Amino acid sequence: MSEKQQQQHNLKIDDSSRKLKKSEIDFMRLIEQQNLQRVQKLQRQRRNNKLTGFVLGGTVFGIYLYSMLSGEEDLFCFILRFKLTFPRSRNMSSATVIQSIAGTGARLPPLPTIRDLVRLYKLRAIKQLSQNFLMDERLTNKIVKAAGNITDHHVLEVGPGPGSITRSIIRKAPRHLVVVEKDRRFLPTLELLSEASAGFLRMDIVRGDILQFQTEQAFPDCPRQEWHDKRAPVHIIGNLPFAISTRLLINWLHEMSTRSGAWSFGRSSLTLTFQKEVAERIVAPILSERRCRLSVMNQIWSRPELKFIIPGKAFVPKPDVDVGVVTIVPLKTPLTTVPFPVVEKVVRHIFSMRQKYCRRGVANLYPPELRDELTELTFKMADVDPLARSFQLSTEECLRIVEAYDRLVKDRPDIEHYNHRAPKGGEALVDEGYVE
Ligand SMILES: *[C@@H]1O[C@H](CO)[C@@H](O)[C@H](O)[C@H]1NC(C)=O
Ligand SMILES: CC(=O)N[C@H]1CO[C@H](CO)[C@@H](O)[C@@H]1O
Repeated sequence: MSEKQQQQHNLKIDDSSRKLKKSEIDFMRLIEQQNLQRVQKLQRQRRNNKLTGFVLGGTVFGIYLYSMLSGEEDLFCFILRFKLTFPRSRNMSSATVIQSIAGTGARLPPLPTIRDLVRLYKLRAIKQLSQNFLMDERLTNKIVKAAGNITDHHVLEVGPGPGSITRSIIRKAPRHLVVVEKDRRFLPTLELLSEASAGFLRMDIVRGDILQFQTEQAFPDCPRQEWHDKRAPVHIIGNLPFAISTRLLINWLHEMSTRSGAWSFGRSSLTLTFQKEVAERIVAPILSERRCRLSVMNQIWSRPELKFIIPGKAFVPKPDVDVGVVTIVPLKTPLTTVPFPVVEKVVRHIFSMRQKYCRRGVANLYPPELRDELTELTFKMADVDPLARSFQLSTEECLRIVEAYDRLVKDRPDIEHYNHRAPKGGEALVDEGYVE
């Protein structure tokens, strides 16, 4: 691919490409070939549209000249009326054009068929591709709708795969869409989408790992907004691979707390898929069976909402579980100003032993020789019942424990850096918080 073409497609490919098997390359060629045919068909259609417009314009002009010269103005008025009621193909706003795309289904290239995908999957063990794709347009539209108004906004899509959610996003005509995809086999299909939507929006395809992606640099034209202002016009949307979804979410919450990354633009929102059980944990209120540290961590900085459940059978390949779609909008006023790593550490300890008094987990924050004394002090300062179980604590109560700890360890780095897991012996933490 020449540099020019690459620029044209806004394609950024890193060089760490692994070696592909011959069968994989053959399959990619096949898909690419099919895609190329689709693009050519699209271009032919566009040329034909232009030609029709040109011929029509010429005819009207000819008749106009004729009517002027011959004085038969009625004829021209008739033609003019006809011309005006004829659907206009130019000078429409991009939103209108996109609507017509949605209406006809003709302008966006079709999704690769499930058969294409199944063949794609057969190339590697299914296990290795931990992602499950959604091929039902009504459901992908529903996910995008859950994100709220994205028209003329900036959208980062994570793990687009063959681009089914991408299509639903494009139809809403965002201003700038960046997709981050790790698997190069999906690039041809995504390029095709970029080509088909080139006239209406900017679409960048980034091949790489979302864990290394710098969202802050993704949208150079996006204005930065005050945190307390209305929601920022920035959205992260993704059908995430289950294996990294919670880790990504925790990373994003961290960025949200420091107002960096996607949150350097203001209060950007997340619309993500999780295994149903994880989705329920994220939104779980106090006393809920699903209440865990993921609930508390989310609810300190954001207002998470479980929008709807998608049955596992709607995905390809079908996962063992159902899937929940969650939206996460940052709070105007987060519930604490204590730094994220401190909050994370204390909340993790509070929830480390679900069936035991929360005092037990908190005690492990302190070295054995100070443990009893400092634990008692912590609960006294926090005004929280040390005999409560973790799921019986409100988010505010958890934060009072965090804040008490934060005050106690100030100027005491020996305690602050204490890690009861590091030294020999000690009680093992049952880490049930973020389990995937
Ligand atoms: C969506 O956001 C855009 C850009 O901020 C705005 O122009 C448009 O009116 C909004 N649409 C709706 C339905 O709110
Ligand atoms: C509605 C609209 O977009 N109208 C535009 C049509 O094109 C002319 C010239 O290109 C513009 O001046 C109009 O604003």
